Amino acid sequence: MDKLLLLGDEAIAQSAIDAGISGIYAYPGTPSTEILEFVHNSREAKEKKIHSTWSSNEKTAMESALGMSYAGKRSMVCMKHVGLNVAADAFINAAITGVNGGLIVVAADDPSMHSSQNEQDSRFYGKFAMIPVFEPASQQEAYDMVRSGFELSEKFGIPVLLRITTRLAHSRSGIIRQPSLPQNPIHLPGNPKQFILLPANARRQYKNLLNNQALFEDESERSSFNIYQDGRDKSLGVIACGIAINYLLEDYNDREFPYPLLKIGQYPLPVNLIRKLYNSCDRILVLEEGYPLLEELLRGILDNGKKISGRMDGTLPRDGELNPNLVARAFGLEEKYGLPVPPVVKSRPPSLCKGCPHIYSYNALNEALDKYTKGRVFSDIGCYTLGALEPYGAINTCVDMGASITMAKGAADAGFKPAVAVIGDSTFTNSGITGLLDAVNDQTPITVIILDNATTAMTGGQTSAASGRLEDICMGLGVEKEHIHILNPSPKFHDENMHTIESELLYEGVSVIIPRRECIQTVARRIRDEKKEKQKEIVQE
Ligand SMILES: Cc1ncc(C[n+]2csc(CCOP(=O)(O)OP(=O)(O)O)c2C)c(N)n1
Ligand code: SF4
Repeated sequence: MDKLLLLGDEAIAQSAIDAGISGIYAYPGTPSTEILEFVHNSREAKEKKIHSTWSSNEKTAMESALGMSYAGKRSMVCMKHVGLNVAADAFINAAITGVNGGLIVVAADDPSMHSSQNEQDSRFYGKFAMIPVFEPASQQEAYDMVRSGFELSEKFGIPVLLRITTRLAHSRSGIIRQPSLPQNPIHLPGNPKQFILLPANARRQYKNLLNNQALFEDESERSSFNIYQDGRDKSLGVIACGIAINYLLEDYNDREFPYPLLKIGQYPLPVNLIRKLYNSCDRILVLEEGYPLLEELLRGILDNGKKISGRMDGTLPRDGELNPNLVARAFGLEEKYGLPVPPVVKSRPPSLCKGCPHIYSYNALNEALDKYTKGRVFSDIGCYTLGALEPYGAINTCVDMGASITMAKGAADAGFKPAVAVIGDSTFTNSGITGLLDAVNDQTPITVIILDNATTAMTGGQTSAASGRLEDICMGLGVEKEHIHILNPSPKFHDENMHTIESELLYEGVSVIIPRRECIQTVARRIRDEKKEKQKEIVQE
């Protein structure tokens, strides 16, 4: 059997290729980005003609994957946890339509917020949509769960959610591959009304989903990813969800684990296995990465049963990732992992790269706003969010993708003038376009600065859906041509740029300013790649 050393993200991608997907859709976001990138760069995927492109946002990605499934093919859609908020409408309704070809939705959660605005737990979305959820404990399980996920998806005609977290996505381990499956042929859904969610059809589909709940639970009870292991000491029973079991195994790698243990990797929760553990032990400890989903359910509102410990009673911290030391503390064991950080090591906060075009956009904006009171710049999510830090102190908000334009609009509607929105080119296509249309429709006096660095820089330089043609899109939305300006964000154009912004701040309608210069990191990468190509050609000659 073929063995590979892969990141968790790569294991998911390889498994999807091996399981016979025909397409993968995604919008980049840490820690999920490497899944589509792996498929995109895979020779095997190219030979199999597997479709892999970045979508404009997570909702368009989800819908494209659903469309491919409608056509009978297997598809996958990947996003970071907050991306599932963007895709939520399509995601929840896909549980009602069901699927034709197998469909897996991968949501990569980021507990501890290494690279995110929050640490929401996507398992709640799975429960909300009432679909099966897989949560791997290892890279091998991630690989195997994709195969099982497609089987389950096609058996019940239901989308399946695969929830991973940062450590699993970004750590590497050996994977044993399974034999490759062929792709599905194109075939239409057996029920022609399945995807038409008119109320009469939707009610029927929803009843199907409800009727399937017991079957999904039955699958979980019998799943090889949910394992009950007995123990001699019944004073405590332990439930470990997903990756959390690894911390436990590390803490007990030199001794026997004495307590009954239930490892959970497939949801809906295996109620009978949980009841068995609860009935055999004096108290229960729940280890789960993310929110206390299971712990809260076990306690119930009245919390008058056996003692349940975990994140809610302070045995483990309420927020952030788990680790072997936190878990050791929960068992009263010595904390022995990690070394003290020597004083010579200083923490280095992130900052804009030297020469980054965003720096010169902010220098011009700051000067243009100098004569006004502070707090006028509504920003968004990307490298440019680092403009919040000193020495720039250039922005005042960062909430969710697209919120710059709409929050500036709301503030301007309240009479706050001038109000400025700062948004990156990729964020603009993700969720900024509709907000700009609202502003145009209301002739709201806002100045929108779309920072076009020709890439999605913060997540590693993926293509950006509308880079280089933003002015056409803005004109198409109704922004007046004379209030759209392209700037060169470089020191030698500082005065010119500052005056353009200054005069548009006074305009009583929507203006759009597009500072356009490529991210210096992608420029450097391109030059490196071109050099390598040239060297290759010389060697071949
Ligand atoms: C809903 C959502 N999807 C994805 C992300 C991940 N993400 C953060 S910044 C970013 C890229 C922004 O690119 P762009 O707007 O072009 O700005 P740049 O980083 O290039 O300056 C992405 C995809 C996110 N935070 N939220
Ligand atoms: S990666 Fe590019 S956009 Fe991001 S800070 Fe560096 S130069 Fe600027």
